[in-house]
Amino acid sequence: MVSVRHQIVLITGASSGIGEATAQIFAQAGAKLILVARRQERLAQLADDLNKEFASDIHTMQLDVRDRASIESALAQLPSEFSAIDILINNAGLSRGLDKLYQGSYQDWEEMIDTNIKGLLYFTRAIVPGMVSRGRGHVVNLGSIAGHQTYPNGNVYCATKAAVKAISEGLKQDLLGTPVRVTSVDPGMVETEFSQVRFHDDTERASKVYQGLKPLTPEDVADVIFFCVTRSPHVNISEVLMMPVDQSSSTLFNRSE
Ligand code: NDP
Ligand code: 8X3
Repeated sequence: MVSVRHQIVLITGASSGIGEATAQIFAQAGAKLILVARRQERLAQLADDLNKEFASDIHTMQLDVRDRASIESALAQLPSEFSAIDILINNAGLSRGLDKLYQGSYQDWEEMIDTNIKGLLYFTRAIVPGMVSRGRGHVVNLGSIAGHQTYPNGNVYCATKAAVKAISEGLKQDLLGTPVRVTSVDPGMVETEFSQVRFHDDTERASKVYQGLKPLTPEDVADVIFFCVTRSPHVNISEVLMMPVDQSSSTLFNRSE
C-alpha cells in the first residue's frame, strides 16, 4: 500500500457530498489538501475542522470550474509548498433537471456540460503535465452508472458522464509509458446534495429519490477512491462501478414501499 502522507491532493467539489468525504479520508491519512469549490464559507469551515482534528495542511480555492482563466490563475498562484500536485480528484459535478431531451432547458444542458466535462478537462490539462515531468501522479475522475447506462430523462447528464468515461480511457491511453495513473470511480445512487441540485432546491422531490432504500453514502465512495490511490505504484485500477445493494442498474431499485 502506498502512503499518501505529505502528498498533495487537489479535490474539486470539496464543499459537499463525495468531495467533502474524500477530503476527510485523505486528511486523516496525513495528505496535504487543496480544496476547490464555489462556496468558500463551506471550504473554510471544512479546512478549519480538518485542521483541528488532524492538524492538516490545507489550501482552499474558491472558484467556478467552468472558468478556465480563474483555474489557471489560481493554480499559478499556489504557494510553493502546494504546487507539485500528486493526486487530482476531478469530482465537481452536477445534474440539472430530469426532462425529456426535446423539452430540456438549454441553461441546464450548458451548466452540466461546462461543469462535468469542460471543468474536468481544464483541471486535467493544467495539472497532468507537471505529474508527467515529475514522474508521479494519479488522476481520479468521478464518473457514474449514468455514463454506462442512459436512463429515461437523464439524456444530457448521462452524456456528460459517458464523456467522462471516454476522457478517462483516453487519458489513460495517452499516459501509457509514464507512471501517472488514471482511475474512474463510477457510483450508482449516493445520498448527497445531488438531487437537491438536480431539482433546483425542490426538497420534497429530492428526498423521494432516496425513499425506501439504502443508498451509498459519500464515505462509501471516498473509501473506494482512497483504496484506488493507495495501491502499489505498478497497479492501476482503471474503473470501479459501485452500487448500493438496493440498486442493480440505472433504473432498477429495491424499494420497501
Ligand atoms: P453534491 O451536490 O453534494 O456536491 C457537488 C460538488 O460539486 C459541490 O462541492 C459543489 O460545490 C461542486 N460544484 C458543482 N458545480 C461546481 C462549479 N461550477 N464549480 C466548482 N464546484 C462545483 O453532489 P455529489 O457529491 O453527489 O457529486 C460529486 C460528483 O459525484 C459529481 O461529479 C456527480 O456527478 C458524481 N456522482 C454522484 C452520484 C450521486 O448519486 N450523488 C452518483 C454518481 C456520480 P459548490 O456548489 O460549492 O461550488
Ligand atoms: C448520479 C447517479 O443514477 O442519479 O450520477 O444519475 S444517477
